[in-house]
Amino acid sequence: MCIRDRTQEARLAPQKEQKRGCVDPEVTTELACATMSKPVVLVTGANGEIGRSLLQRLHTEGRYRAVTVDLTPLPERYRPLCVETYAGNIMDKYLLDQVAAHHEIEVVFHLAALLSTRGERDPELAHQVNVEGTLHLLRVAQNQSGRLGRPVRFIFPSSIAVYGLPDLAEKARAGKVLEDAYNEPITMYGCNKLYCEHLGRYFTQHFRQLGALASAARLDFRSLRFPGLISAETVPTGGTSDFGPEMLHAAAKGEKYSCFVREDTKIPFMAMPDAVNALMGMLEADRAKLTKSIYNVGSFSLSAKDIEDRVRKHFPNAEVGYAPDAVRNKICDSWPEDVDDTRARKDWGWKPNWDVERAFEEYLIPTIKKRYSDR
Ligand code: AKB
Repeated sequence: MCIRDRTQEARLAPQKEQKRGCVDPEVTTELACATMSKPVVLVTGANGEIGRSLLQRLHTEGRYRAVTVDLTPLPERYRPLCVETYAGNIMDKYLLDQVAAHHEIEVVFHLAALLSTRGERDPELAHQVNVEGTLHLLRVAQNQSGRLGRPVRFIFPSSIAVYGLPDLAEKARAGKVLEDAYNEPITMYGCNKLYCEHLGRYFTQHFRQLGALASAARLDFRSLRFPGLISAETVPTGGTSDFGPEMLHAAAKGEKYSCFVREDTKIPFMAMPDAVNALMGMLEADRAKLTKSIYNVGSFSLSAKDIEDRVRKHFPNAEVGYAPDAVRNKICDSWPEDVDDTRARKDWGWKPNWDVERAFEEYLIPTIKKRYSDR
């Protein structure tokens, strides 16, 4: 079932942008034309952690018009950032076709996914959402590329979950891993992400290679392998890297936190503003310079104890304990300590703005303090 957040009549015709307080009809027309000529970006999973930050960034930059799809209606405060918002399931082909019929989509940020812990609780559902859902979106983007006669850019957040290190000794030996190493994920989510990376590459390079449509425009798929993300605004749900953000938010709220991994569990992390920088950098990268469609993006690497120490520095009364969950810890143990992102740095100039010091001192701690003191 799909609920469109605007009027029922709007279902039948593309929604025009509202003109805001202009009286001169010529100026109004010019403004409307300028606005309408901005490319439409479809954001799935817009109501999630990355989605909300990305919408703010797209709006601030002002070069794109955002159309969103999420299972849950976008909160009121995010709606002015979008030209249209749809509440519905990415498994609903009818909804996606309707969205595509009403908007000339030039870019897709396909953020909707079921994360690694949630995926282990319901692997079949994870496969449906993460793989079948992605296939639906790829089909929509491919059809749209054919209609426009040029490639729709399809930006896909993949994950360190595609890696599967066999044991802790090998993890320590491996250090920063390259994209092609250890591609043996141990979670359904990791398998889904790895397969979808291949699907995207296939759609870009080989889709309909036999037959009359072989020379038609294909989509342009670009994927980033994200570490665990830490946002000062939101706490993630359903992931296994969640121990980082959960510990920080619990301390800021003055709540006890029982960490589900051992103190020495170490994985790469990234501050949310850098995740959005990476998505925008990937979107705007010159296709001719991209040697691959899959890119690691790194920032900093921390153990649970490192995070606790940083948290304690600012919240000395934080109550942090450790009650490792065997399976969730095994999942984190199978992820690399860090990623080698040389390829992204060389091909499209990736560089994180927020090293660990800046991320905590200038973004996470001040923003989170303000957030909880405002309540
Ligand atoms: C998860 O924990 O599942 C995600 C991820 C690392 O992709 N945050």
